[in-house]
Amino acid sequence: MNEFAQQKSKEFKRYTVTSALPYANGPVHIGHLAGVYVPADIYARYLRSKGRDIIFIGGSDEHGVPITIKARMENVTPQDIVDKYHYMIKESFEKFGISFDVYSRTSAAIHHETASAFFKKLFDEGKLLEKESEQFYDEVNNQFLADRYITGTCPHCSYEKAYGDQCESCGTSLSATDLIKPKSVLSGNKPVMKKTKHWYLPLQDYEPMLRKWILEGHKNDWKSNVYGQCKSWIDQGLQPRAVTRDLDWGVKVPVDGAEGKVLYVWFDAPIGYISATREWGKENNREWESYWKSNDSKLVHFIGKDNIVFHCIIFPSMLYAEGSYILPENVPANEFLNLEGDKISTSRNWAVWLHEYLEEFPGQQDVLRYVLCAAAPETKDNDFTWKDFQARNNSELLAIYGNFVNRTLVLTHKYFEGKVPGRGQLTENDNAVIEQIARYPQIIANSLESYRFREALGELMNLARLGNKYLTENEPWKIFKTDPERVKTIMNVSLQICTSLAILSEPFLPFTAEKLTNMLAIDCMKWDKAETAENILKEGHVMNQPGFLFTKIEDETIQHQIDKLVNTRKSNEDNENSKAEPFKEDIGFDDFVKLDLRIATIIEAEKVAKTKKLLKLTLDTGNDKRTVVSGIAEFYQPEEIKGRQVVLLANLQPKVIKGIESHGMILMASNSNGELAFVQPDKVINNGGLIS
Ligand code: B3M
Ligand code: ZN
Repeated sequence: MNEFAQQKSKEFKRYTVTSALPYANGPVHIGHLAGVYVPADIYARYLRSKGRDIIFIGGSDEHGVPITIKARMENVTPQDIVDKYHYMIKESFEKFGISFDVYSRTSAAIHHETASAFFKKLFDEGKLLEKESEQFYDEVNNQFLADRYITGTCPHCSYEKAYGDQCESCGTSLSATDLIKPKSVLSGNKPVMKKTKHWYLPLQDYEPMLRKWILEGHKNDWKSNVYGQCKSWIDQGLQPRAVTRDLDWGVKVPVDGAEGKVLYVWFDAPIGYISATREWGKENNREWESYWKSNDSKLVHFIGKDNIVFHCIIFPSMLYAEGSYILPENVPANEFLNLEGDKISTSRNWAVWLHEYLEEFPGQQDVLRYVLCAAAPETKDNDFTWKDFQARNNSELLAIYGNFVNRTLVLTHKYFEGKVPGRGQLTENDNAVIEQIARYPQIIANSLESYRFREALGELMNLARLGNKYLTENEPWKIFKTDPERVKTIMNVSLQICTSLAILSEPFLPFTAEKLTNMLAIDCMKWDKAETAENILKEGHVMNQPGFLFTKIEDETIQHQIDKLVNTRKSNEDNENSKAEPFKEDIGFDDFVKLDLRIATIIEAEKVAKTKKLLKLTLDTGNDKRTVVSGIAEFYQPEEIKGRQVVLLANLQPKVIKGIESHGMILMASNSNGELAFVQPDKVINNGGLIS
């Protein structure tokens, strides 16, 4: 099946909902939850509540170089690393109510079998290019070196611990051959260049399909952040993409002549969705292929924005090349969530970890689900603050939703022993409220069907507000003595709203929905039941004792969390300040005199096109005017450094950088978080002034 029909959602018979497979080299944090797992779970739960045939897929992404590096650092095997984190992640998702139908892992045998068969089919059908290239090879360890296994001096800022893919000091993205004095991270030796063969997916061959399927077919229904990224990738021109690596951890390449090679992690990981579905089929004795191969199945990938190209360009090209799979109907990627104004960072422990939240806020999963949905970075990066978390709990969940439900149930027990009273004469306002109740299932569904989860949650809260307002305006506590019949009607209508809330909250706040369902003594109902606002809860139905759905979050609880982050920030700063670079080995004076260090003045400065980090400087050296390319564009604007005197290493051999001949290097001081500063004389010195 290679053609892809545009289908209306009403024609889909089944739904395949996937969520990005987290790397099993660390715990899950609120950024992952807000970006991917909370919206995915809301969508999956909603589809189930609508009675749709859906499978919700998750799993751990267990291959890739970062896992092997972490294993090396901890002196354990990669399997030890993924075992530790796979189970930690799986358990924390379960406790948080992320309702996967299957949560698998890519180190599982069924995945290796599925991924290698997928590769083999493309290989046998000639859909892959085979190319030989030269790569760095460590002769001591007899292995080719992935970019992160090569370190050396950055050609742009001379940082001596740059990696083969990026310099963490000036941020320039590199290729390993750019490094000066490259060394193997494994042996410390200079690596040699050695020929190696790899297989490539010719992405350029799928440009026509991608243009038709995405740029024409999904122009109006994909989120603009997703569509825009796809368009720029396709317009830039697609290149062949390596799908194998010289590594010993991963899915072995199943063809002759591929010893010591594995599938590239981003080739095998998305196939993990398929192998997880196979696993689900086996475990539940269900056929699985229709979820991935029938035209009347709707495939939706939930991911963060950094995974868009893999899920919208590369994986669909793989599926299309394989020929028997459907393509995703939508990929509603979210932007990023920040924490207290800073990027969430695993390495700097700047995060709210899910497993820690579950320990410190027992029974309050829904508060975090609520806040992460209400503050979700659906169209732009957004910020999580503990103050906002407290405010939303106390003034929204507790004061509106919880307060309304509690007053309704307590009053019904007080006046009618917990039995649902019959409805008497309805006022105009009663009828208007009943009509509004009946509209909410569709209002919320419309938002959910378009992946607007924040909007959907806002509408759910509007239903709670409607209840709160109705009860407050009718003041049953004031008229019970004089008009108990009227109070029966008021409580009956209020109880219908509570029941509708229990049904419609389930996708967003499953723990609250369960508590409320128990208090109402009803079974969990399907979504459309909430449309019959007339009498979801029958007269005479006996309810259980009321309890509290939410509790107030006190200032000291929040202060404790804020203090934790303040301490983290302080220890990061202490680490960064204390981490002075170790000294280099001693040199003789005659080594030093070889350096020709001069004072020079910047007379021109401009950005280097298509780079984020580089400035092209024109310097007056006293002897000449020359060009130097410098990796300082992220720290200085061209106009702010003209006229500045700098220290120049004048006799560094010229080098062409991004097509510009750079002659020399200006000296910059950097601290360990990569910030740069000029080294300059404290008074004006003539250009060409010697430094010795
Ligand atoms: N493991 C998650 C990430 O990029 C990556 C997703 C794979 S989904 C197939 O953070
Ligand atoms: Zn650098």
